[in-house]
Amino acid sequence: MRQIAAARPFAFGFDPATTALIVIDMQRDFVEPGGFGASLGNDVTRLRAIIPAVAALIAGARAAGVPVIHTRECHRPDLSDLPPAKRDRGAPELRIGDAGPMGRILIAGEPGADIVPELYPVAGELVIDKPGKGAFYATGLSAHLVRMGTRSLILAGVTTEVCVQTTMREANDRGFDCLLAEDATDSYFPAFKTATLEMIRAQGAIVGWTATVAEIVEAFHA
Ligand code: C5J
Repeated sequence: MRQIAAARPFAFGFDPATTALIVIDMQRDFVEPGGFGASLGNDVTRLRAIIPAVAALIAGARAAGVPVIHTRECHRPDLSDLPPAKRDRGAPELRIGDAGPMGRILIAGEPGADIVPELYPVAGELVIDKPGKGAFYATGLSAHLVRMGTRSLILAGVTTEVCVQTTMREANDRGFDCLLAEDATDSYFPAFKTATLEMIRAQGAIVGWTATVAEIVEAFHA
């Protein structure tokens, strides 16, 4: 067992043998200019800035033998997994499926939907393509985690209050102990990130714990 004594709201215990790191949606469409996030009027600078921290967390997990799972929010080219309720709420001039500067927005196989080169999965790492905000909805993630014997999850990625928080809540309801890496996640809206971290760990870790990348990596090496 390892402990992150300084985790918030209290110490987080985990066994690296039954822990996985899930890196949510570090895709070009969210963190680079010209993608889906930018099409919604967002400044992507804050999201790009966490890439080194996410890279350090991934490197720490790989060194400790903790499996790294990557997710991508994306849809089939025929849009058969994209409900009109989701497509219609995008920016009218550049909606999911439309042609953008990095290919069709959030479509599997397009350059924009892929993971940024700095954080690219290595051979053998699981990549989950998900049509929803949560990584458990309409994917094989749950079955993979059960097969791997996973009990604890460390989460990172973007955006804190949308896909990361949704996934963390889905995982918490499925019985996983979840810890969010505070400086390896971000939002286009700083206040939303702050609120998400607070609501996750409120009421005795009602959704889970938070800790910094340095604290997590130190525990990996302990
Ligand atoms: C959003 C995500 N924000 N990955 N997706 O639409 O958080």
